[in-house]
Amino acid sequence: MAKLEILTVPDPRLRQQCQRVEVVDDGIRQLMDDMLETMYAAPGIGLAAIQVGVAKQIVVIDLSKDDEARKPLFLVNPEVVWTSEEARVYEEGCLSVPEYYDEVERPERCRVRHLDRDGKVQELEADGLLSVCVQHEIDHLNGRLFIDHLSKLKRDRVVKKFSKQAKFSGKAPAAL
Ligand code: GNR
Ligand code: NI
Repeated sequence: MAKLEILTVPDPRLRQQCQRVEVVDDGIRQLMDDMLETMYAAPGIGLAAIQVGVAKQIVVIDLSKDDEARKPLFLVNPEVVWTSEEARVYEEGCLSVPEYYDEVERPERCRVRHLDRDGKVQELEADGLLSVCVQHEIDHLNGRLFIDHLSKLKRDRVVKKFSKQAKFSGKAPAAL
């Protein structure tokens, strides 16, 4: 396994539409293992492939507590097939928007169809934190970040702060 580098805003790769995975092969499973290692080290509860620079529809999630056995979930080509009418607000964070947290409203429950680690079709019905996390990760696959759910004023403020940081650390592309 290998720990990968996590991209942060305003990296334009985080805005890409990710491609569907045709076949869940050993290469994809290796990537998912590397993503898990990266996520556990961060630490985080979910990670989308684009956060490590791979524009494929792949998500790993693990909501287990530190003192529990690990319970990784592997979602390939996840699609939301149903959401509840009721919404709820949850304070979200993102490894690609470090140390910024804010409240986002999303459907309270959702149902997601996806391929598992063996390429088998599965459906997952989620509520609570899992529902929040799954929706947050599927947003990543469509080039969306949780800050896109905030007011434009708040979003611009956050992006500006990270753009300045990137500029001074020499990480920013010349265009910024
Ligand atoms: O680790 C994470 N925690 C979190 C908390 C509330 C809502 C969503 C998340 S996902 C985040 C990891 C991440 O950035 N995944 O894309
Ligand atoms: Ni995120």
